Amino acid sequence: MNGFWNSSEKVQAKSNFFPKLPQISFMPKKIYFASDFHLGIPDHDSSLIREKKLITWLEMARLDADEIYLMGDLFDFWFEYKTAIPRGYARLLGKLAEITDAGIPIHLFRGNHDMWAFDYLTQELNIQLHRNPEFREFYGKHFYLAHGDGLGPGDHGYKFIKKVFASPVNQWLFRLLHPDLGIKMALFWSRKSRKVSMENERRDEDITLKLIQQRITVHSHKILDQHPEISYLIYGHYHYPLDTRLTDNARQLVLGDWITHFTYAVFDGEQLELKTF
Ligand SMILES: [Mn+2]
Repeated sequence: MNGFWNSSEKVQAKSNFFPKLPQISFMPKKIYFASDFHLGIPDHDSSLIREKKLITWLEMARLDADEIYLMGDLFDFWFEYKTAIPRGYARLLGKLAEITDAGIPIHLFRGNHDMWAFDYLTQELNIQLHRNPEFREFYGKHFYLAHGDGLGPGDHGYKFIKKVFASPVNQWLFRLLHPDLGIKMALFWSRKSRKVSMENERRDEDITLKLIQQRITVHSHKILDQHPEISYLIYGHYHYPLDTRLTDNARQLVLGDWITHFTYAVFDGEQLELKTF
């Protein structure tokens, strides 16, 4: 009897021990983050090159991804009419659908350029769409995720414009325009604002760093005051990859973009790394 119990205990101990090994070494266990692809600019052909590069990255990420987070401004301009969407991006849309069909969740934060994503991407591609910053927990670590536009102090002009664009009445009015006209106007506007900010970047990298510090870092500290459990705060929007330690426990990552930097972040449960693709 004694012998029986002893051997059973051994088996028990073994079966508790062994299943953990394959989970650590073979199970997909990574969360991927990337932002600001601005597909559509500067023209169809150069955008297509970036779109294909993004697809190659998605194919790599899906091999060991638990979830993929696209942190905003996937498209330089996106608007959903009741019965139509902007033309283009066929390869990307297909790839996103293929990955979510395979059971890997894809999240998209609405950026300032694709704030008019409504239910098409959710319905057709099963993408999880986020309008607001999100608090998440991955493998026991706490994250704060946001596109980053309109966060932090100042920037009142933009915050006002965002309200105008977010108004259902204005969206309804815009929807009344013929898409050929509406999208043409929107692209003109978006290219103009992009050109201005690209010129700013070229003129002085310090301006971007200063803006991140004045807006995003201030915002992050405010979030950390209320949520000291957070270890990582991840943003897009500024098109400048930047990894900053804010406190003993917390790091802030600005993801960069897929126009000039081709950067992304990956979290494997232990390390959060900012990488270049
Ligand atoms: Mn943005």
